[in-house]
Amino acid sequence: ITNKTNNSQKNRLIIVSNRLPIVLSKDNKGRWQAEQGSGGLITALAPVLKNRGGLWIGWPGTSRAHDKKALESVFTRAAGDFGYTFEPVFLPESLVNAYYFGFSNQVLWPLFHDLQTRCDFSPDYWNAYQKVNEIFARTIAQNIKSQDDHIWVHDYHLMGVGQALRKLHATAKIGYFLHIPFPPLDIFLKLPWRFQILESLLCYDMIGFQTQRDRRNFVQCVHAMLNHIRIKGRGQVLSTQVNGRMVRVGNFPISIDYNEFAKKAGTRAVEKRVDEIRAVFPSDHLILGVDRLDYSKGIPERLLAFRNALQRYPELEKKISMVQIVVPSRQRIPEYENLKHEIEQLISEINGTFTRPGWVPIHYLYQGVDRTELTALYRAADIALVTPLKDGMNLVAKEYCASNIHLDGVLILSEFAGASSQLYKHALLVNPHDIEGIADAINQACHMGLDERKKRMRALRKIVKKTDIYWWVDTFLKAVFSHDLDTLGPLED
Ligand code: ADQ
Repeated sequence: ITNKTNNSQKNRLIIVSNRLPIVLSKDNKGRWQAEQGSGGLITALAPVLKNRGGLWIGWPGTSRAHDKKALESVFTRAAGDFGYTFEPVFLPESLVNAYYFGFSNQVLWPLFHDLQTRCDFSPDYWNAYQKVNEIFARTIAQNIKSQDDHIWVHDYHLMGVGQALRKLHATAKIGYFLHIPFPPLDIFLKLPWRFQILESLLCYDMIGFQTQRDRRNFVQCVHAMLNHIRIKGRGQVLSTQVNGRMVRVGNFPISIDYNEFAKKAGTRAVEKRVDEIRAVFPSDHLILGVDRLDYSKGIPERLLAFRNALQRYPELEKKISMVQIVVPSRQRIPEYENLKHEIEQLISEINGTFTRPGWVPIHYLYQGVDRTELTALYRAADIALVTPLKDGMNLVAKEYCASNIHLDGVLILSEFAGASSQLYKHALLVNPHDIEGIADAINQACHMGLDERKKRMRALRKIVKKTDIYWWVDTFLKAVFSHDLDTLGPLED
């Protein structure tokens, strides 16, 4: 990407996501207080919002009516502290359940991860989803100050916002980014509201996907289902005409704040923790898994592969240990609770079978860990096992590489993680359903010489560094809001 400035950088930016980038809590007197959230997306977008003047619209995480009044002053204060403003979208509890836990996470999430048998296609969920998307659109419309404002809508919760905004006659440019995969035609066709979803997406000016594969799936769905639309072009951004409007379709692999992870990995606090972790795990090879609790992450399959490695390669006994961290997520959905039990049962079975005096094969944490601990674990781990059944990108894979400042770690990566579209040449790629294949990769990683590990890790880090989160924000914004597509650099994808 060149550093050419363009006029689009002056426009006010409105970011829209399901949740506001703020963590709310109450102090000891019961008063609300706000802290900025800590994800990579927030880190990357906050300076852009601050520089251009910007607004973030989203659900604040509470539906209680009496909180509404109290929160208004909290958001005004937060705007002063963070340098950009917030517009909370208050949603009734009954709608949140059906829209968030229902349509978003029991229809779109499983279907888009190719797991249609886990879908609950309840019409009530769809109705709530439409209503919430309309509420979001009304809030955005009320906050548009000029038709030169740039609007960027995020993720599967809000696919219908563009269409609802067009119905309100909004003419501002709207970009949309899907953080999860887009499914192949045969799977997408199962969605009872497939036409509505496709037509809603085509109301955006840019539809951004993580990988070329997702974009190709989308294009195939459009071509098969909407005969009058032909998406054309080559390179990172394709385009088509829809009702006289230009719609663009691109792929933009999301990333992390590489420099921050690399810097953190070299701090004294992390160094100290790495020594402590290594002392606790005297085995030769420490294997790490870090995931949100989700059936798309392939955690049971990974545990079976670890067990398979111990069975088929008995010489690995006492030589490998695994740390599996699972962050609690979507606990109100029964399937997630069942998955937790399945994971815990498997771990106790494996430990029950293979533990020897002085060696427990799997160490399991069901909790979030802070950044110092996470970075120390990434640094201490000889092997990262990132084996989702399907994943939009998977930031854990990139965080592991960025933190691996001694270049001696091995990344075992699922070919169905979006990250594999960039990292496939230098990671050990596995099919996450192939238990023996993953076990073989574990064995291969354990026997890989230092020279090869360094060569691979150096190459992985170079890619993650070059296409970091700042690159991603910049590339997306340029592609949507600037007409100068020549400023886009080539992609590894
Ligand atoms: P997620 O499904 O949440 O994101 P991922 O990309 O791996 O998946 O991001 C998880 C984040 O949570 C990482 O930044 C990781 O560090 C953090 N995390 C995980 N376990 C943690 C723990 N125990 N303690 C603290 N932090 C932890 C969705 C899509 C992905 C896509 C991202 C971004 O499903 O495919 O990469 O959005 O677009």
